[in-house]
Order: sequence, then C-alpha cells, then structure tokens
Amino acid sequence: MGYDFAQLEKKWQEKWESTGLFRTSEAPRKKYYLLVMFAYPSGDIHMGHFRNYSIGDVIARHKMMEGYDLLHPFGWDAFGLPAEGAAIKAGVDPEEWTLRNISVSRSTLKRLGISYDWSREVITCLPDYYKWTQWMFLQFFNAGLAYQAKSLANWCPDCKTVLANEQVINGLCWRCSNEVTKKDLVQWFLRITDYADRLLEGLDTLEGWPENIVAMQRNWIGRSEGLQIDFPLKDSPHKVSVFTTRPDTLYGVTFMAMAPEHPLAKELVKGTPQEGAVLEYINKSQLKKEIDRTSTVGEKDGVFSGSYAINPMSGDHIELWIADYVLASYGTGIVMGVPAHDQRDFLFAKKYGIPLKVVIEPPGERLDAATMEEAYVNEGVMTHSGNFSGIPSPDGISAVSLAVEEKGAGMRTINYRLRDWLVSRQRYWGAPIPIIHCDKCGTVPVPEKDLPVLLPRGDIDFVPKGRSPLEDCQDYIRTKCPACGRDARRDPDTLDTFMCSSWYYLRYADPHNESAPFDREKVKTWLPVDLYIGGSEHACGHLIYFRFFNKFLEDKGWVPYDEPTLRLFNHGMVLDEKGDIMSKSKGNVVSPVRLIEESGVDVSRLAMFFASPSDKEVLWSDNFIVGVKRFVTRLYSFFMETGEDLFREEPLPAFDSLDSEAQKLMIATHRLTKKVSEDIERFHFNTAIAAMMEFFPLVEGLQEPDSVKAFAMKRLALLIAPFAPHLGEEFWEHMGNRESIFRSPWPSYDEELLSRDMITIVIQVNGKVRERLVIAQDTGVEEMERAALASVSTLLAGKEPKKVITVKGKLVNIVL
Ligand code: ANZ
Ligand code: ZN
Repeated sequence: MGYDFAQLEKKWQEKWESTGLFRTSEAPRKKYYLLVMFAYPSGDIHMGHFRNYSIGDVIARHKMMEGYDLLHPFGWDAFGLPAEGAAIKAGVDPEEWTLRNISVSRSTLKRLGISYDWSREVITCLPDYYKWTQWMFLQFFNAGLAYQAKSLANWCPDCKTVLANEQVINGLCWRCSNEVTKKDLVQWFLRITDYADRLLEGLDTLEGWPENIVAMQRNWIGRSEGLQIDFPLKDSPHKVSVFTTRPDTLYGVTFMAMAPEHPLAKELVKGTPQEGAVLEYINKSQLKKEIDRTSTVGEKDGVFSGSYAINPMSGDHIELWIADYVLASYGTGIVMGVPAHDQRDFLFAKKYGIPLKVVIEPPGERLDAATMEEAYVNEGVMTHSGNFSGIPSPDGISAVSLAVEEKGAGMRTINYRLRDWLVSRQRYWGAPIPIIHCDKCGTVPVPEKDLPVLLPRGDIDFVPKGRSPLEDCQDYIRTKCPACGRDARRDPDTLDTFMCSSWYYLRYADPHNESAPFDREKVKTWLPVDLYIGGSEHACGHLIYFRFFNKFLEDKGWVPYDEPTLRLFNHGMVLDEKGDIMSKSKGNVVSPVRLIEESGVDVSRLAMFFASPSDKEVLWSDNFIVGVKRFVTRLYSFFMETGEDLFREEPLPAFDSLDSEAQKLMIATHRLTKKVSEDIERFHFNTAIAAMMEFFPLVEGLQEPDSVKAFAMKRLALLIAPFAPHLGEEFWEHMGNRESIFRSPWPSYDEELLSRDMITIVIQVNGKVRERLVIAQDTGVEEMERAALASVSTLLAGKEPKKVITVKGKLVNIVL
C-alpha cells in the first residue's frame, strides 16, 4: 500500500469540488473573511505564490474546523504593463495573453488544492469588473476628489508612462527599475491628501498590523507640525516663505536656500549678472536623483542668487541661494539654512564658507562654531537668540512661533509628505478613464448608464510613444458630449491598476452584482477582512490606497466600516539556496509544479512550512523534501495499516487507571494540541510540524490500550489536516468518518492534564539567571536549547553563543 499522492490528491480535490466544501455561505453565522493578495497573471504560479497561498490555506482550513463560515476567494489583478509588453514582443492580444495566463495559473492553484471558492473569482480586466472601477472614479470625480492638473510628474522613460509617487522606489521605476525622470504633464489625481489625517488616525486602531508597516505608512504620510515664516527680500517686492519644524533655530539662520524648480528662481535673476550661472545650475540639477539630492551625506551644492533676505526677528541680512537639496514639492520649496543645527545646511555652509551661528547648546556646555565637525541637532538651551536666550529649546519652538505670528511674519502650519495620487496612465491595458472632454462643457463625466466605457480591441499600436495608444483610435476618441450633444473627445488615458486593486476585496462579497459594485448588506456581512495576507512591498502603495478607498466609501455610506482590514500578515520571501531572489535570468527558479509532480502537494507544503516560520524568508532547497517525505511515507503506512476496527468508538479509560506509557501519550497528545493550535495562531508552522514529527514515534510505540492509541491517531489526523489536507482527509476516511475532516471541530486540550507534568527551568546568560520557562518535564535537550535561545533573543542581539550548557529538566546556560 504505497503512498500514491497523485491519486489521493485527485480523489480529494474532486470530492471538495463536488460537495462544495469551499463554497461561501450566503448566510454565515460566524463569518471569517480571509483575504490573500490577488495575483498578476504574468505567467504560472511561482514559489512565492505557492507559499503565500498555502499559508492562507492552512489558516482557512483551521478556521473552518473552528466552526467559522469562510469567505476565502481568489482573483486576478489583470490590467497592467506585462500584458502590453507581451503584445509588443510577441504580437498577441493583451486580453488573450492575460486570460491564457489566468487559466494556466488557476489550474495550478486548483492542483495545489487551495481552498478557494472559485465561484467568486474576480478578474479586473473584464468589463463586468472595470465598469465598477470606472464607477469608483466617477464617485471621486463627483465628490470633487478627482481633478486634472498640470504638474511635474514622475516619468519612466522606459515604460513611457507617468508613475505615482508610491511607484518610484529609491528613484527607480517599480516595474522596470530604470531611473525615473520628471515631465511636466496634465494628469488626473485623486485627492488622497484630504484623507491624510484620517489615514494617520486610523493607524492607531490597526493593532493587528505589523508595527513596521504602520511605521512605514506613518512616515510616508509624513505629518509634520511647524511654522511658515515669511522673509522679506531686500530691494524687492517679493518675499520668500519657508517651512520649518525648528522655529527655535530662527536666530541661527545664516543663508536661505530655494529649490531650483521654484518659480521665483528664474524670475529673481532675470537680467542680473547671476542669470547665466543660475540657469546652468537649474538645468544641471534636473539630472540628479531625488535620493541623492536629499541625502544627509555627500556634497550639497548650489549657486548664489544675488538676492538677500531679511530675518523678520533678528533683522539679519542673509544670502539667498539656489540649492538642489531643497525639494520643490515639499513645504514651500524654500528652507532657512541653519548650518549649526542641521546637517545638510552644515555640509552646504562648509562648502561655500558660509558662517555658522550657534543658537542651541547642550545644557551646561559651550559650542564653538569654529571647531564643530557636524551640526548639533539635539535639544538644548537657546543662546544668541535675543529675548529667547536661556530658555529650553523645546519651549522655544512654541515661544518663537507665537512671536512670529504676533508680528504677522508667519503662521503655524502642518505639512505632509503625502502627495495626491496620480492615477492616469498613458498606456493601453487599463480601465479607460470615463471622462469626455467637450470644448463647451469642459470635462464631463460619462453618465453611469453608459458604463462601462469599453476598451477598444483589435488593431491597436501598443508601442509606447509617450502618449496613450488610445489617442490614435479615432473611433474610440470621437464621441458626443453627454451634456450638450456636440462633438467631443474621450479622455485617452487609462487608470492606474492600483485603482483596480483598491476595491477588489469589496467585490468578493458580491462578485456577480450587475447593478452595483456590491450590495451594501453583503459587504456589511463580510467586511472587514479578518485577516489579510500579502507582501510587505505594498506597505506604502496598495495598503494605503485601499484604506483611502474604504474611508471614502464609508463617507458615501457604501461601507459601514472605517478600516478594511483589522489584521495583516506579511509572509517572507522564497529565495534560492544561496539567498538570492529567484528569477528566470538567473536560472534558479524552482517550479511548484515540478515539486508537486515529484513529491505531491502535501509533502511539498510540509517541507516549505518546515523550512522557516512564515514571516521569515525561506532559502529553498529540495533537501527539505527528503526528511518530510520519509515522515509522511511512514505516517501514511502506519495509518493505512492500522485496522479500521481500532477506531470504533470506545470510551477512554480514566486517566489515573492508565499505565504510565499510556498516560505519557495522553499528556503528549494534549500538549501537541495546544502547541499546534498556538503555532497556527502565530504562523509558526515550522514548529507545529516539528512537534508532530516528534509526537509520531510515541503513537507508533504504544501497544495498548486501543482506545488511547485511537485517540492519539485521530488527534494527529485532525492536527495535521490544515497543513497536509489530502492526507488528513484520507486518514479521516480510513477511520470510518464520512464527513470531511474540515467539518469536524478543531480539538481542544485539557490544561489541567498538561500542568501535571510541567516544570520550571532556568535560563542563564553567562551564568546569570535571565529567564524562567515552564516546559514539559520530558522536553528534550535540543528543544530546551531552542526555547532558551528564543526566550533571550533580544539579549543576544544576534550574537552567536560560544557554548550552550543544558541540564535536562533544570537549566540552560548560554555562554557568550
Ligand atoms: C530650519 C531647520 C533648522 C530645520 C534645524 C531643521 C533643523 P520634516 O520633519 O520632514 O517636515 N525643509 C523644509 N522644506 C524643505 C524642502 N522643500 N526640501 C528640503 N528640506 C526642507 O522637515 C522639516 C525640515 O526640513 C524643515 O525644518 C526644513 O529645515 C527642512 F536645526 O528648518 B528646517
Ligand atoms: Zn459639451
């Protein structure tokens, strides 16, 4: 009776399908919405998908066993550049290419046995979906939150399209990793900045989100409270306004610096001797990367404008420079330079011999401008600051702000790093923007009854030219104005695909609705998402955008919840053995299809889970398969060779009447139940599987009584089922059960029984007691060491211990 995984997988997958095991309930009693980030259909499923979606599958199956009604759907983020790239390269139709990839990937996901309700599948490039993406755009437009503006947009010369700020990663295009430049273009924006404060406040409620993602979003939104100060210009009607978070340093200003893109820069030098040098500098700085411009290391350069500003408080006359470490898009685009207390200003002043003026000193210390080697950026006591000298600098911030306001020389303001979301793209494969441009009526929204605005198909030249390919489709572009009936033109751009992915989680609640994006009651039933699983690379893009959509829809009364997802889990990446990213060009791609064909789904899953905790990277090696395969083969034979009679319902004898072998197994069974339950909650599938592997020989070894043996085996089948679902079902059926194992309740454990054999051990670091742990009496040395190292991991701070001394049942001493 060999382990024929292929036959087993087929059998159970067909059964799940025919019995509708994963079909979503229309009237859930106890709902659980498990969302995994949907996929780009750019090829077949890869190891990253396999891991991510299998993690979700474990949780889903576990939740089913806990009695929840699941919504566990899947879909495709199907618009976007790869399809167009294929169209250009291979001459295939983007839709055909996309749908073909979807069908390949979908059948792989089905072979992987993942518990999706396929009847709720969502495909964003089909009109029944993008109709509602367009509808969303119109809701924003009608609310005054979608607008067209000319701006210096991020431009990828390679993709020949604009990019949102969130799609520029360290100055590079998120798609092709080429350098992003700037281009002055008229584009569509969504006013996400109107929601900046609410997006920030919401972060405080997201306790189930990883702290680093919350911090990244907080940073990205970048709220900062400060003071806007107006400096009059000498011999000029103009004034220059700065934004500063450090009004306490106002008396230390020794120069002003203006962004090269600032509109005043060219104007101020017109006809002056400086004009040539300044214009040359402005052109040069356009070629630099933003990240280099703003870094606090490396040279900062600039050029003197010839103008002088006047400090409204001290009356000092100060030089106004043009310098490209100042960004045009932040604050006012001008900074007051305080070289003694700001590092970038310091580097700049040193380069040009601009004087330093110390106005903050560490309590009880003197600072000498002549010998400073870097800016003093900390708090301290104000000095050389007129009436403010002597007061602590944190108090100085409000005191100076007040004085500046009283003088009418400025006011307190709040600045955000967040910019409005640029949503138009000059590409073909996206949802058309449902706007008509009319010479008489201006921008006119397409009436809802005319949605969707269908993307024209057929003979289209996809090669990017820097403007939308749709612009050349005259049949598409030429239309009538819905307001006045005259000749008008459709907007030629398409929507950022991140708009499609900003609301798909709502569509899953009601995927076939033809008269609305979704039914409010259904959304009320299923939302918010109980757990969202996906990659952390979306921290400052998708994961902000979908919160923004949700808040907007809440304002419009469409969604009764403020936040779309209460709990977020980021899985780690799958890398190759050496820790490199898998890619076709490196030739190190591991195919999940090969793995499951060689070893089966369950073995592949167990091996992948066993390799590392779910939030950490996996350095994949086929070696992980070997040990797991041995375990599974033994487990399978053991279960299938155990006669069905053993599992006839027989009451368990009282614990105290059992012999010590049987007692030991009973306790181990309860302990395993607790361990696996807790490990699933914290996504530590690796230790859950290790515990099951350790447990199995105990079951194999027990001779009698049958009832205890049967109890332990049943338990093992239940606990392993979420991880190895086909095996779980097979074992369950073999034991005489007719219903799916996933319809049986998740087992509970007896705390009282567990406490009977627990002991406390001591964890020492260099002989000093640091921790005490409660563990099972018979915990092995290895497990003790593992638990000990984990319990003091913050103390170790990544240091490798020199030696670990373990006394079983007593202590672990870690020597550094
Ligand atoms: C004077 C000063 C003195 C500053 C000091 C800092 C330290 P956040 O917290 O990010 O809002 N700044 C303002 N606008 C800028 C721009 N367009 N490009 C580059 N830098 C800009 O930072 C606010 C601070 O960043 C401001 O406070 C300003 O420098 C600089 F000891 O003003 B500060
Ligand atoms: Zn009109």
